[in-house]
Amino acid sequence: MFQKNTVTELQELLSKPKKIVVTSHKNPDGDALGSSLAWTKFLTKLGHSVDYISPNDMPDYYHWLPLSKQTIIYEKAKDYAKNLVYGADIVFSLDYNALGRMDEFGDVVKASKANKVMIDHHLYPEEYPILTYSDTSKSSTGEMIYEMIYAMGEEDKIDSDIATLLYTAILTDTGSFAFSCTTQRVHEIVGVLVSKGADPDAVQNYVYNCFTENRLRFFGYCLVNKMKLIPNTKIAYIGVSEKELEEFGIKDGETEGLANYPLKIADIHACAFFREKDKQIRISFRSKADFDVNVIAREHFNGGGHKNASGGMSRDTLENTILKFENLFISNS
Ligand SMILES: [Mn+2]
Repeated sequence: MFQKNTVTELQELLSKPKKIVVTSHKNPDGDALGSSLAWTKFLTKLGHSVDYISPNDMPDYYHWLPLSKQTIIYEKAKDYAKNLVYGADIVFSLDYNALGRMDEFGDVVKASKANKVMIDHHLYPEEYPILTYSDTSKSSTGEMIYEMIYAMGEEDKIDSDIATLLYTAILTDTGSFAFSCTTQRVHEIVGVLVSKGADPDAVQNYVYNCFTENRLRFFGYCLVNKMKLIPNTKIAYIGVSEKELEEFGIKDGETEGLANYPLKIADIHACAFFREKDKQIRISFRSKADFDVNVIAREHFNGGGHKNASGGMSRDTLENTILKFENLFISNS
């Protein structure tokens, strides 16, 4: 929970109409988009002038999200985005703990004189903001946005757009209300969001039953041909080259969800998904229960995140990156 003064200080900052920019991390997921767009609409309803800027574009299957068309994509409109950030009174950092998570756009935010406010649930938040609401026990930034609106006494401003956006944020970051972060409070909040117009069946179909045929066949190909179990361990991984992604016509964001599949094997406790792009290897780590993949991501793969879900990257080849990962477990066993 946040300290009382976090709410009061934020209310103070928002006491007069302000120019506000809301930002989230690169390669935005359901939580980044849902929480940012919900916060953007909420602040607009409070009378502020608000723009949401994402470092890069969202996957096609999020284009149905309410207000998604208002999203400004930094990569596509750099000068316009810079002007907004440099002219802003407040910049919100949502769903990321370090400006590096926004790549080049992070430098723009760093250089601006705006008051920075972070609302985020990742471990080890950077200290650049003047106000930080960080809570790693929270399921999602969407949950934190709800708690903030609730604490401000502004729950009646939650309309069906905001409810749908926050529902999507919480749904995706809890793995459909399944991960250990899914508390009683999460279910209570989701109940309120449904009562305010979020439609669980519609969101489920938009977010999860939205594959292209190629995308589903690619998942099948990965499970049959690319998933490896490291012998004598409880670890599995999938690694795909840029060429394979191109052969199946897989776009950015369309591998989302694949990283979780090896955990469906009862005996697998942790797994990694490696994908090659632009001479870099992006890595997603997933685990069950007490197996901490955040440590692996931080100490060996320039990343981090949560205990059961983290990300990392490598500038080595796909083969060498996978070898490095395997050796972490082979040499220790
Ligand atoms: Mn999140």
